Amino acid sequence: MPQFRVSDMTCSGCVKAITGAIQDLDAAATVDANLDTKQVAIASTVPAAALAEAMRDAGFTVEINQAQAKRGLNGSQ
Ligand SMILES: [Cu+2]
Repeated sequence: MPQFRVSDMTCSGCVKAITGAIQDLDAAATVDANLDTKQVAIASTVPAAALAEAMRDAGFTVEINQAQAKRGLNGSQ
């Protein structure tokens, strides 16, 4: 699944905001966020670029983890 680095994700409120933004796009998406590593893994049928855009729209700084994305089904760009 696509992985993202969200450098300004600092608390559980950020995780809730990110999860909400993703689930607005895909209600069935699963968001696995790690506050220590700032990594967010998202299981969704939506392409990684669109997931990143949704998080950016919610106010976060997002980088797609390309090494992981290339292995994912939806990560190719
Ligand atoms: Cu926060």
